[in-house]
Order: sequence, then C-alpha cells, then structure tokens
Amino acid sequence: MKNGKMLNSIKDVAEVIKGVDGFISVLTHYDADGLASGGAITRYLSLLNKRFVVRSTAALTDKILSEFFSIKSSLYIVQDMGSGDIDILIKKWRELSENSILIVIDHHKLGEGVLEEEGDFILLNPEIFGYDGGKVGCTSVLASLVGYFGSGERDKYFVEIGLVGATGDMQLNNSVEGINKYLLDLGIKLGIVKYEREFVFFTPRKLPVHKAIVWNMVPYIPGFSGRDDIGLNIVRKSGIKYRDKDGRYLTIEELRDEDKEKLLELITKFIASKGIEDISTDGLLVNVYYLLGEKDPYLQTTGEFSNILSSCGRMDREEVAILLAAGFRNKETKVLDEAKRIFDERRKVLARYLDIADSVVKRYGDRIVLIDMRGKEFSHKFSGTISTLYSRSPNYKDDIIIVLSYMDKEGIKISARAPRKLVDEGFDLSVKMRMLSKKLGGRGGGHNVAAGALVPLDSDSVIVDEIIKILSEHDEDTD
Ligand SMILES: [Mn+2]
Repeated sequence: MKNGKMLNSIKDVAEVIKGVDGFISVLTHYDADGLASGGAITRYLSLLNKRFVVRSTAALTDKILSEFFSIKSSLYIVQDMGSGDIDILIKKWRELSENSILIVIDHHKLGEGVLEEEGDFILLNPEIFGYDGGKVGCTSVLASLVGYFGSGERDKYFVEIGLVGATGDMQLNNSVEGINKYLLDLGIKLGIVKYEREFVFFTPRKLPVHKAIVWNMVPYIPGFSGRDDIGLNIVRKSGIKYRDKDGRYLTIEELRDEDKEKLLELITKFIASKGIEDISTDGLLVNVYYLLGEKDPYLQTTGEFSNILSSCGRMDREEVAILLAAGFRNKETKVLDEAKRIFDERRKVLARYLDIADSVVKRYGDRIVLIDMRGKEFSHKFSGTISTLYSRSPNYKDDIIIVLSYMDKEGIKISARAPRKLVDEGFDLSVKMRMLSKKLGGRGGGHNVAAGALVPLDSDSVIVDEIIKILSEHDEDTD
C-alpha cells in the first residue's frame, strides 16, 4: 500500500528534525493549510525545545527566498510551497547557506526541474507516491503526522490540527482517501473528532441565523452569498423565532429542527429564483467534523477553525493563526480573542470584495470567466478566495475562473480554478499557468484544478489576451 511508504517518509522527516542541533527556520504558505502546517511545526519544534523562527508568505519571490536563506540556520523547512520551482529553491539555498538541511513539505505539482535526491535535501510530497496532491495529502496532513509521530504518538492535538488544515484545503469534503483517511480514522480512534452530514447553510453554528445561512459560501450564489440583508429577509419571512426576549439574535445552534426545515424551504426557493435550479440536495450537504476537545465554540468544528486561520492569513495576521493552530488557548495571551476579531473583520472585507467581483466578472468564449480586480481597492490575498468561491458557484461550475490582481509592486497575480470535469478529461491548469509564466516571465504552477502565477507588471496590456490564448489551446499541445 502506498500509505505505508508515505508514512515511513513522514517518520523519517520527524527523526531528521529531532536530530538537528542549532537554529531552525520555517517558511510556510499563508492559506489555511499552510498556517495549520505552520502551527503543527511550531508545536513540534517547541516540544523538542528547539530554537526556531516561523515565517509566512503569499509567494516564493526572489526577495522572500533571499531573506529566508540568509537567516543562519542548521535546518530550513519550506511548507505548502516550493514543489513547482524546486530547482530555483535549491539553487538559492545552496547559494546562501552552507552545512544545512532543507526539507520541503508540500503537495503541489512538481515542476519540470529534475529532482536529485541528495542527503541534505528532503522532499515530502504525496505526488512522489503517486497521489494527486490536490485531492490527498495536503501539507497540514503531512506536517501534523510529522509532529504526531515525532511526539511518540503521544500528542493527539497534532491530529486535530491536521484535520483543520485539510478541511481548509477542501480535502475532507466528499470522498476521504489515502493518507487523509488514515488521519481521520486516527482522529476518530483517539476520540478527538466525529462527523455528521449537515446542510451547508447551518454549518456556522455560532453565528446569528440570518448571517449564518448566507455566510457559508459553498456554493457561492451571487446575490445571496455573503448578503446579511437577504439572510434577514428570509429569516423574517419564514416566521421562525429568531430573537430572544431581550432582542438578541438566535444562533443556528439554538434553532429547532422544524425551524431549520422552514428555513431550508425558503432558501431553496430563493436560490431557484436566482436562476439556479441545478443544485441537488446532495450538493448542499457537507461533512461537518466536530472537534470534541475544543472548549471554545468558535473552534468546535474543523470548518469554523480553518475559516479563522484563513481569515488571519488574508488579513495579514498570520502570526495569530500560527499560534492558534499551534494550540495556544491561554486567556492571557489573547490569541483566540484576537483571532475572533480578525475573523469578523474579514467577513466584512470579503463581502465588499465580492460586490466588486460581481460587478467586473466577464465571460470570454464558452468556458473562460475573468474577474479583473486590477486597479480596484482589493488585496491580492483574497484572489484565491474569490476564484474558489466563483468556481463553486452553480452559475460558473463548467468554467475556468481567472482572477487578476496586483500583488503590490511585485507583479500581476493570477489565481485560477478549473472545473473538475475538464480536469478529468486531461486538462491541467498548473501546466497552463507554467506556460503563461514562461511566456510573460515570472512563475506559475499549482494543482491541476487550482493554480496560479505571478508575472511582471509590464505584461499589463497583454495579459488578458495571453491567458485566453493559452487556455483556448488544445491540451495535446501542452505536454
Ligand atoms: Mn495546501
């Protein structure tokens, strides 16, 4: 079985880290998966009493890599990034550091650069074991198992944070396979998690009802998702009790089953009125994973926990997410309070950005949908969120979604999503993004269904044409 080999590699990585003397530097991705991984490694290194620093970034630019490898360290760990440009990464590391080890823990597709396994470089990636890393073995699953085995299978919390990260990476939605299944089964066996099917509208259990039903944006429905005003309208129309006697809004958790049924009927009617009838009941049901060891309501499902991590990343507060993911729950450190505040702030920001996106979205040909956020008041850190939400919208489910934005002065960022059906026919978005960056300069890669690129600002006037050209080419040319 492939799991066995991968588990051995994971245990090897745990041992290598344990054996390192001297300073350790970690660089992790800023999304929920990357931050959960950052938390797992923070916990593991603390457990081992190592001296270390953890950083996070949205992209591996030259500047970021140079700064990172200039921190004098015995071990460098790069998480949830790097596989696509492994040759560049290794070159930079060799250039700037001597007598050190480099470990890359990642699940993105490998680039074209040939991989030479050398003693001081280790790559842990499900792709090498024959898995599609987009579906199975996201970084937090790997990093949490590194910590779990490294702790002598004593620290159960690692399993929890792995499940949180995997939820954030959309890897626990439907069929749970391979190493993910291993982690989930372990969590159930250890008594830290249980799961149920629930309608997506009722998953944010701690939010007021009218906010909760419109907040969970999968599927993303323009004119409904993120619209508190619509939520309130529906709730009022339903005739259910949604305030207590002091006027406080009730939360999903406080609703009775028959109230939920009434709401569900109105919600489906409303969605249908938006021209979306293509949603099956099954598509609205999701797995909800309950974390049995968490006391704070905000952290009691993996979905809500990962949403908080993701929010911190998008709002430039990665340090809060990493500490929270590492397990900080102490009242005095206020980590959790701060994370909740950021989470709330992010809801407002995202709602604003979605409004802008809805106003600029444009279709090209029969399967390309472009959302051009360049020059808008918009943070590039939300471009992945926007492209994911649109790709999950019933209106765009057969389309390739492209979001363009400026990444400060670093370049133009492209965040892209492809429909699963197209990918099953052999389409690979990571190849397309690599082609694009080859043509325009910069870097590109990712997964077959979700990929991205960062290209120089001087391609501003040609980028739309180039994207359409490359995406319209037939797949047989792409190899
Ligand atoms: Mn990831």
